[in-house]
Amino acid sequence: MEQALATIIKPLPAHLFTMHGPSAEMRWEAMAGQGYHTPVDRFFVRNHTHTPLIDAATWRLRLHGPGLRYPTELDYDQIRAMPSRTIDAAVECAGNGRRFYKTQQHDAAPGTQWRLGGIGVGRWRGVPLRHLLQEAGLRPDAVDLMPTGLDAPFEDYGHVRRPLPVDKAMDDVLLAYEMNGGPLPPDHGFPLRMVVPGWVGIASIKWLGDIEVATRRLTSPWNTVFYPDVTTQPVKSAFELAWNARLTAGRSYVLHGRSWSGQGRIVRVEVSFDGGRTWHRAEHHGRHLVSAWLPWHVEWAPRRPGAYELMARATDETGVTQQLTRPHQPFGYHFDAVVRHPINVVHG
Ligand SMILES: Nc1nc2c(c(=O)[nH]1)N[C@H]1C(S)=C(S)[C@@H](COP(=O)(O)O)O[C@H]1N2
Ligand SMILES: [Mo]
Repeated sequence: MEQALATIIKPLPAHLFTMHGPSAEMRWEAMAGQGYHTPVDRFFVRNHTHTPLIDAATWRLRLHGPGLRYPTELDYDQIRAMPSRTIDAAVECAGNGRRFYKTQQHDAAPGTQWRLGGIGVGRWRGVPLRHLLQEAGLRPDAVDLMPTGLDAPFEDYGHVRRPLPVDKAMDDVLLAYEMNGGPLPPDHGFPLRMVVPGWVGIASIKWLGDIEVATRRLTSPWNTVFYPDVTTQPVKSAFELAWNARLTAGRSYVLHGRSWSGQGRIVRVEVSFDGGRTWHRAEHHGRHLVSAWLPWHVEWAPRRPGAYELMARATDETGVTQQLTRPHQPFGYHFDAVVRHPINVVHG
């Protein structure tokens, strides 16, 4: 049913991606001039092993466990025939921004040294997990689900799987078979993936083959050894600029960026060009979606050549504002402090 290929199947040109071992990070300058969604050709990929090639004709999704009255097996056509929903949601790795623990706080954390490109916003179409669970006779005493991927086992830990509480599963989780209007690409979970809005990327299990529904709390290596105690993603901001981008003194620029939070809408974005001494409100209009991001822009005419650090800080509707530093986190997850983005202003 599945066949091992290269780690990632889609092309990974150097102008769109930075590679970290098997993980492909989006370059933020690749979002410049793009629309709301991250096109598939530049959407980051995080695989524990490699992208499996799954045949939709023989693929099945198994739903089983003591939390269901009617355990069931569904094929691809049956899932596509169910009532569907379309949502715009970010998938973001818990470790996105990990590098800045080291570079900004002298608090290096092991793991993939992402800058801020371990995120993408997709338009996902699929079946609400709530619908499948109701059809399968979800019992009132169900507590946790265990969605499992069909990719190769990771080291000695078995298949990638992570418990998901029933409350979240019944709220806004989607089982997606389309991404940005096309079939889900192999690297992003074909034929079916979970999309768990606002939560760490590991919750959004790709190449879904099996969901167990239990009447007790479940554990797996992916909520104990890796990613313990992380669910909702914090507030972050990024400029759609290359690292060490070059600007010219005396010219006027409109700098674009995006801010996001797993906790709710972004209500304010401010930008500093002088290391945080003064802050300027960024403009934003258009879509303002929970679980995705808010595009913004700000004008700047650098007068003097030299090295600068651009800073952006956002506030979400829960009142949380990005701070200048972030407390230690042993795994390097959830770096939500303001990132200092270096640029060079050259003579005109
Ligand atoms: N089956 C499976 N699901 C998985 C993974 C994986 O390796 N195997 N990686 C997870 C992690 S850590 C992240 S951040 C997201 C990445 O999704 P993407 O590759 O579509 O961007 O998928 C998650 N789902
Ligand atoms: Mo991740």
